[in-house]
Amino acid sequence: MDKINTFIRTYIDLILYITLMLIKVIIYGSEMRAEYFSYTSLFSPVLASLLFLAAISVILNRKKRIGFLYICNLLITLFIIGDLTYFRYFKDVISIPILISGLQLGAVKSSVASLFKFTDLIYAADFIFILPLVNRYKYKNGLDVRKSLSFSLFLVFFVIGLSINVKAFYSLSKEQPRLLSTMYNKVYIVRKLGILNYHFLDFYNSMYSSINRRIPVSKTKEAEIKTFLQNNSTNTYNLSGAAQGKNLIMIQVEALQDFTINSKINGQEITPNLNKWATRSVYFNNMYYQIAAGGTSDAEFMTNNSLYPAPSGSAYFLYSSNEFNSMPKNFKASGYNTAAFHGYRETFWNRNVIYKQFGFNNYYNENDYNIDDNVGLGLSDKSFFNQSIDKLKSLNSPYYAFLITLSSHFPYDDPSKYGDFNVGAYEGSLLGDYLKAIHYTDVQLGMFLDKLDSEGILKDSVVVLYGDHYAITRNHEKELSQFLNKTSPMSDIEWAKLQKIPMMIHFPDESIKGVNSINAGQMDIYPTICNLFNLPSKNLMGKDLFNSEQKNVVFRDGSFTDGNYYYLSQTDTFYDMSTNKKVEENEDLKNKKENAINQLEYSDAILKHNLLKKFESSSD
Ligand code: GP9
Ligand code: MN
Repeated sequence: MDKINTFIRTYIDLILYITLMLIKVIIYGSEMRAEYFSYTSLFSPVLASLLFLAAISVILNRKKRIGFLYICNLLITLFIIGDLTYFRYFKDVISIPILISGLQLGAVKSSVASLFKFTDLIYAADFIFILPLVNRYKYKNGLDVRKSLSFSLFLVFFVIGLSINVKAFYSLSKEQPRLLSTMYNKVYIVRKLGILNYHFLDFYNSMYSSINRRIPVSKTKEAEIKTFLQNNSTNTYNLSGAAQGKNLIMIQVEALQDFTINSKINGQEITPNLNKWATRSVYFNNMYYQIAAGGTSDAEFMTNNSLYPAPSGSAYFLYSSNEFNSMPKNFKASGYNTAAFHGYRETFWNRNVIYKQFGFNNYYNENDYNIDDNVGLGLSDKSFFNQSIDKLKSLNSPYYAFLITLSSHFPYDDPSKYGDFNVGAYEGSLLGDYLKAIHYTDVQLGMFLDKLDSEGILKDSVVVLYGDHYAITRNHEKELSQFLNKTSPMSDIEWAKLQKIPMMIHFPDESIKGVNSINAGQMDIYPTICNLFNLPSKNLMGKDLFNSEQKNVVFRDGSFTDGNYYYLSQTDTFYDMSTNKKVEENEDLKNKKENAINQLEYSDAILKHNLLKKFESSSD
């Protein structure tokens, strides 16, 4: 009994560390919300990862060991709170590339602040009693340990930790091939291996990828990518050149989610102007957003390059020195003037750097606008559009003008500025604030489109308008279910089918219009524009929506839909979209899943190894 007593007093810090960390990490795992979450399956990999750190600690002397374990506890707690906050908005977990983007981004404070929950501080509650308790023994004599005992403890912890983890990593790599190397679905890794193993893996992959970027991609892989890109360009018949020589005005609308179009609340239309505009345009009512951690910048990146977002972080930061085959560059080569318009900080999302790589001649940012009216994050859409008209008129035709709105930005916390719009029972809720915000932006869009007409710009221009990404995060799913008269909580497949944005293409004479329900994504906008304007459409990964036969939409986390089936990589589950029922994977679905991962890998290789520069120079 005495021996046990001495052991406990000697290793009280270690015992506390393992017990408390296990509790924290397992509870955190359960907050990551998964149908298949199980404490038991997560217990062993979490314990294994904690034992690795414990093994390092026991080879230190007691004082250093106590300090080391205290710092481990602090770091793990910070990661848990940070990951939870990040997960609430992005449905993803933090990674090193995201931290790099976040540091450069100076994170959008209002968004992050509104996601933080004080209840998360419960994860740090143990710091209140740990120090006094451990300090009681820290300076006690006679508790030092024989070297032989420390070494045997090190061996026991290391061997147990290693064997459990090798088994856990191996079984995940068999269950989800390439997931550990590409990390295309980080949340799945956390749910299966725990947060610590995930961050160990993220650190390893980030180090490996910065080395790997220097190792040229294999000739066979390069040839495979080239063949895919060549086969991917569709023969175009429908509407080929229908917009040749016209201006292109493309408007990316902040957080415009498709459920608002033709919807009402208390008998009022939420977006009356867009509803009217949709009847005068080709309205794609089945377009998914495909953004990942790069948010708005991912939407811009896909629309202007038809390449997938970076697997982690934002391509706008990670690949800003790459050579691109971007839409502005393509238009410029056809004699167009090109300009980007966004009334916000010039350097936000690294736009000032990457827009040059894209080939924008002009980039009008907040320094070029009179900040005379603020709504939400910055310059109001009203003032932004009013001032942008004069800038448009100063451009030599033909031009490609890319405008990005701002006022309807999460968490829509400027309701007094959005004007009167009665949201009834949703007053004061996130959904209610969002409906007010998007209604405000709709009013400004209506005025802007009318001005384009009255100023004689509309008759010489094609206007493309689309949303950049979701507006309502899943932790507010209850409000949205109620609004849409769906049962709450919505199933994963119902929620996935809601993650759509409207896309409208307006032709000057309105001879081409109507609803098009093709299965589409933001990756398809650039190839579709190329066909309309007779631009070369080389090295694009998306499809031309007016001519393509294939229906696949692939998402950054490995999920995809072909219009009939939906594969949700978060839970490794296939659904029949007509019944929302789960279906077993068959050979055809397995091939489509493989194809989706291949596409993501090709796009990642193009970015990581700057392959477009090589492809462009070899084709010259
Ligand atoms: C600011 C705005 C923010 O430039 O684009 O974008 P988001 O936070 O939605 O990525
Ligand atoms: Mn956005």
